[in-house]
Amino acid sequence: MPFTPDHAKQLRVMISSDAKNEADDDFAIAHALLTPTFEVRGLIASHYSRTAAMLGNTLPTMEESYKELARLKKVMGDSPTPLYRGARQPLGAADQPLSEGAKAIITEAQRDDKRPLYVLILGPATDIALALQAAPDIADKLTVVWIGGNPYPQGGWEYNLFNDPQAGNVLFQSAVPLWQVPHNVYMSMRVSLAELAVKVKPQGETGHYLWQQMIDFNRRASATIKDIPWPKSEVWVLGDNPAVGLLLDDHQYHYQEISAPTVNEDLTYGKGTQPRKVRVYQSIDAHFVLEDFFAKLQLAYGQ
Ligand SMILES: [Ca+2]
Repeated sequence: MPFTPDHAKQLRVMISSDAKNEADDDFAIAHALLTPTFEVRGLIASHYSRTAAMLGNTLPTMEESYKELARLKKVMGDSPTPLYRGARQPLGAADQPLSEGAKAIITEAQRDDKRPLYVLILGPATDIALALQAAPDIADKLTVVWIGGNPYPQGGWEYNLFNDPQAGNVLFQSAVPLWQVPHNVYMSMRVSLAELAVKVKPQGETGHYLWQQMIDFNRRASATIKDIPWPKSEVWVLGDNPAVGLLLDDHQYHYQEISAPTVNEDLTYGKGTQPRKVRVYQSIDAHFVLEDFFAKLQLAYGQ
């Protein structure tokens, strides 16, 4: 990058991602790895087992995410960022050991380092929930940014929350500072395939890889999913990139502090009984976040 952020402004970042669930996670991870203000201390592969089962996919989803993250690291010049395996199943499964990813979060949180630590959750909250249950004292040593949940006050079915509602509850009821980016906000990160073809595809091996896995997924999903109006023909949503953008600029007029809800069985929100507040975003500056990503890709890999 043609600029060097001040050392005192550096942030430590860990990212939990259901990277192979569709095609957007890779864009957010590439964005984070290209951001000089961040030291990405680890990537955690997460499962997406409940939505996969719903679509008849019987592959081990965490392992699929792991392979995808390993591929992306390789494409991005053998990135040295450590990669960890997350939990294979949502909370409540019969055999639920403390995942490698949850252990890595605990270790990072307990490490003596003055730079703030942010844990970005781009999928289900399983691994951060396991970490908070095993070591509740880490709650005041990090901030969680979670892409998930439906808008307030009603809530309801949402992809990332559906993949582990119990973990969502653990997150809401814990003491950890939480920034939630719900569905109405992350869906505003729309891009067209034409825009990606112009701004992403030409940017070296990384740009080409991001483009290709998106196009391949779009084609596959369009051919197999017939009864819902998704995917759209030439539009995608880079719904995980807000987690990166909000660490660069926290959008001080775009959120409210609300009482932490509970998550009901049907994924609607119930009234929380705790005094604790969570930060819920109401909008995101999609232009700022996307243009920062496109510019970094071009600066890093463009001719
Ligand atoms: Ca995701």
